[in-house]
Amino acid sequence: MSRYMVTSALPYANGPKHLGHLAGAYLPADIYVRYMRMRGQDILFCSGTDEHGVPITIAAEKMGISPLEVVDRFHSAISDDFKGFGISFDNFSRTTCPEHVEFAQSVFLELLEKGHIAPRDMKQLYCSDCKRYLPDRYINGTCPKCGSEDARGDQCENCGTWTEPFELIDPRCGICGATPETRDTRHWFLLLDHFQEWLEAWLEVQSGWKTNVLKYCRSWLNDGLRERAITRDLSWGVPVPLDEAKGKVLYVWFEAVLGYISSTREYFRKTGKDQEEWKKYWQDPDTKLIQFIGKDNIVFHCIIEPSLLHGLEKYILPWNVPANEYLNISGRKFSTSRGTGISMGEYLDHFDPDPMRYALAVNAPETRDSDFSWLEYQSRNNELADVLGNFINRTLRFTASKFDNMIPVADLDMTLLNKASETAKEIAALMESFKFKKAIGLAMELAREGNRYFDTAQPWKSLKADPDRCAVTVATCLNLCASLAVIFEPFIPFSAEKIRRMLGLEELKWAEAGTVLLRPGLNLNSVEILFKKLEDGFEEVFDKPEETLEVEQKELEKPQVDFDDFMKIEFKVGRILSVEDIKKAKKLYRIEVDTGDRVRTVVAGMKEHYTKEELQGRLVAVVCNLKPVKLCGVMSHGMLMASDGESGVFLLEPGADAKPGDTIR
Ligand code: B3M
Ligand code: ZN
Repeated sequence: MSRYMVTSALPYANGPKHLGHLAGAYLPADIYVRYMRMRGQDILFCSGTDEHGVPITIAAEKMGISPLEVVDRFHSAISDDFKGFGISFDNFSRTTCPEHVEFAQSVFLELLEKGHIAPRDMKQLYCSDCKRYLPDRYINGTCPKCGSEDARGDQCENCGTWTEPFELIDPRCGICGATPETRDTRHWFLLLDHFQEWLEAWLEVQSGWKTNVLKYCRSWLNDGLRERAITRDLSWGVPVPLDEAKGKVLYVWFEAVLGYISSTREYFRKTGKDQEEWKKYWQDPDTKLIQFIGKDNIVFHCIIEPSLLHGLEKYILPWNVPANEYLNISGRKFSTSRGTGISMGEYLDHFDPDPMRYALAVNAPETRDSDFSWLEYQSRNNELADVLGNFINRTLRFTASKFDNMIPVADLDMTLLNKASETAKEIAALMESFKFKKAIGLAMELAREGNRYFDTAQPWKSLKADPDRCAVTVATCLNLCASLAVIFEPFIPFSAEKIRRMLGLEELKWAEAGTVLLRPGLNLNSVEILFKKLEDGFEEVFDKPEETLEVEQKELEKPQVDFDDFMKIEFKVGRILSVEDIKKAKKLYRIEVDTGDRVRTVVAGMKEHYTKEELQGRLVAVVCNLKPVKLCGVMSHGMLMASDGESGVFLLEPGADAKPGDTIR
């Protein structure tokens, strides 16, 4: 028996997490951990929310609340979502907890003492109006190369030059526009170059790692590791534990990767176990450390974190970092802020966790980006119902109606059960090399095999003609149901539990797949429905018109358009005939507009700006040839033009004598 320490990337507590996150670093880790627990391995699964850094302060500014309120709110929302999906962490901590702050500070001091961290004096621009040091991209000025006045401290977008903040002519604060002053400041740097040779040698021997992960690391090493600042002039974060560093905090990535260890320490404190036992999981060379992440986190887990751990001398290093690629939704990047993709919470408001766990495992972005769509989800959900659900259901119903819901006393057909134990072995090998996608395919194949067996044996016929034969079929199928409960457990734990409940079984071990698990003569429990089939259009419950509108407006502003393209747009004068509310939509009205040629239905986000009476009868400017879209269940055939700014939202108004149908140019 080995010991395992498993971690999933600490999600930023800056907003709800979406299905792309789930597929990347949490679901695969959970599948692995559940499987290992069933193997009886000593395994600990820890994570928590990442509660520092710019992502948190940006969210706080946007929401108009303090960073602490942001992280409190989203820590609990994110933990609830993970619970809802059955992600079975042993501990889910937070990086604002005192235990972590203290630990991160002690690591900083230890590395400083060991000479891997050193202070560097530098110049930085400071805005005395905003009372803050300005990060490079918060500085505007004139590009020294092309003269563009919109260059930033990191880059000039006009000519593409990489700029340095001090090269900009006439620099300005990107927040308030004031002229910043140059101040001497001091920051602490992690001397990553100390670890270059050692890292090269260490990575060289990691044969079981994914090629994409290794490739990525090598390209970093080929560029040569340089020292990196690990302190920042910010007020939100873990304070640098030095008197001379007042007002400075540790760079979020430096401390976040230590959060895994803090979470493990917290686990042992909270559960009242031996307070030193966390060391077994982080310092004993017999422990295998496995870190599940998304590909954008590779450098931090394969270069920075190993350097820190190696620098501290007594820690183990990652045994594997099975980084996933991205899950896209209908060809676009998952992003809740841009209105593409569904958050975990929104999904759980409407559907059960298991069909999504199944769909995401089948489409896991293990070696390349993968695409998710509702159509795909629907077909995976229905596959669960038609194959696994159907086999369990028909077996149990038949037992209930023909055998008094009792497990028949009969010999078993061992070929089928042997097939189950073989499948379990194959799946085990795949699980241990992080190939969950293939593994779940084999599991479903076994359920298909069950259906074929049932179809071929035709127990509904043998019941009369050969009752003994019929009993063999049923007893064999029931035992296969039990094996399927074992094999599917890591992937769809809620349904596996239901199957066990129906069969009257307690928790099972992996090795029990393919064995005789049911005692003849025992009664079964009543049959429960496992999966519901989904009809077309089921995804309409996720219509998110408000965000969609926002996205469209923002995207319209940007690129230049040819005159010809502009002329393709059909603008017309219209008159509003009627205004109605739309069920469940907070911001939208359903508006009927007469545009001369026809009366069209337009869904418009005007509810917060105009009453129905104010709109009734009004002349408006309408974009008529926008592609129709469905918003909150209503098809919209156009858009009302309005100004939108700090002063509010105002509909554009054609002159009083204009008529519906007049062209606007
Ligand atoms: N919070 C970034 C992310 O969510 C980050 C991971 C930290 S892992 C130590 O991608
Ligand atoms: Zn300023």
